[in-house]
Amino acid sequence: MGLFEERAKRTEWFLEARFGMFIHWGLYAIPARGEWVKSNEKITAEDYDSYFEEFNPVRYNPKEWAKLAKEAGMKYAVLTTKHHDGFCLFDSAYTDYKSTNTKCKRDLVREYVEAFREEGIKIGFYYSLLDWHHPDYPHYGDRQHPMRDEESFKGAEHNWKNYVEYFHNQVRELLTNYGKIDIMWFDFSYDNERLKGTEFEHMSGETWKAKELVTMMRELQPDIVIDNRLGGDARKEEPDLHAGDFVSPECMMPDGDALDVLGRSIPWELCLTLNENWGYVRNKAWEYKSVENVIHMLVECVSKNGNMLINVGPNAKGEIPKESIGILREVGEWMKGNSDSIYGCGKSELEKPEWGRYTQRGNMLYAHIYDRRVGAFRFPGLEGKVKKVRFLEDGSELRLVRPWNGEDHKKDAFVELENAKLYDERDTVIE
Ligand code: JFZ
Repeated sequence: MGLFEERAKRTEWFLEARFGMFIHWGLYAIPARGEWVKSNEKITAEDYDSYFEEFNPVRYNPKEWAKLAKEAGMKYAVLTTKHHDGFCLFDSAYTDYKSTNTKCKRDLVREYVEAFREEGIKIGFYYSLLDWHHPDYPHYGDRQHPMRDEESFKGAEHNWKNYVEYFHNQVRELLTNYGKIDIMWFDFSYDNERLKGTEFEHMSGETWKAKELVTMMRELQPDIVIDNRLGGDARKEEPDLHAGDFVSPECMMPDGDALDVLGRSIPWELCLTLNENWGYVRNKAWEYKSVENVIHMLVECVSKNGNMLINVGPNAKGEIPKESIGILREVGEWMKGNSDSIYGCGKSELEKPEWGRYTQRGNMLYAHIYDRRVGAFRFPGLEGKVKKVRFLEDGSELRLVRPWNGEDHKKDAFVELENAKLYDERDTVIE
């Protein structure tokens, strides 16, 4: 079996799942100005240490998080086991900079894994390749920002081998000590334009010793699904070993399906925030995305063969913001009736309709209706091709009709869909 086929096999469940929960949590929940706060505000190591001293999430109850994810219809979750600040939410033997050494003394990752597994949700680990805490990671002068102050960096000494060994060891721990892990989400590779000629010019691929790393990971967890941020080319006929199993399209909704050089679909996942922040920020309610917006984006991803990983940023006490809870519960309410149009679905062979979107599974077609119509609803090109039509939500039948003015639309199917009683304001799904 080639790497393309192996990837397809490994990602079967992932493509079926379609919808996941991203969790950005760490010391940065205390300043509550986002997970980049140390770098953005050039906070010194000493000052940032105060958060390590304070950290004590007394209301951390991952069972509640897992229940919320389940309620929202999410099938997998990805937690930041270590973000760029280097703080580990797990009990690593290779550092003291970890949650078990804070006031709470808990292995936060272990509790997360147990709680989510209990709810039948697949387990993902986010792991930052950048590390603003490790002395051998090139932070360039201010010792925080990986892309700043290159001049002052040039004189600094970094035992790169040491860092690579450190993070490989931590990945081994994560994939050894917590049972079956379903996703590994590395973040991220980049080029240092102005560090040409140094070993830090390309923070990507072999700089991470990515092939060796992935080989080890596949030995420990043969079925693990890995993202594409170690570098490597996922679009080749035979994708690179370290190119990962899915692509994450730059936090931006792509125009269409992700395709390889031969035009074959590549698994992809859009990750996005509910409130423009990954780490906890005390946002105003109006800064959050609407429920309708979240549903439409999920449907859009699926209609382009993609997944959606939506983020929550728990606060310093360990709670997911109530605004996020509210949105996800409502999304879950919609999912309850309509998830058949999401799970295991993908792009339709039909063109995007003018009034909304299609998703499809086999020969089952789902029409996601966003716009209203007066009178019968027209489905372009479907005359004679539809056996049955019903609302997905409650299974109630809709009738195919031929309206008096149907003459202009001989190839189209018409469905009787009266205006007032029928529409779901967010997305009415017709099966
Ligand atoms: C990274 C992190 O820096 C950020 O804090 C967050 O964890 C996010 C999910 O991932 O941010 C990125 C990384 C890469 C791109 C965009 C944001 N990208 O490739 O466009």
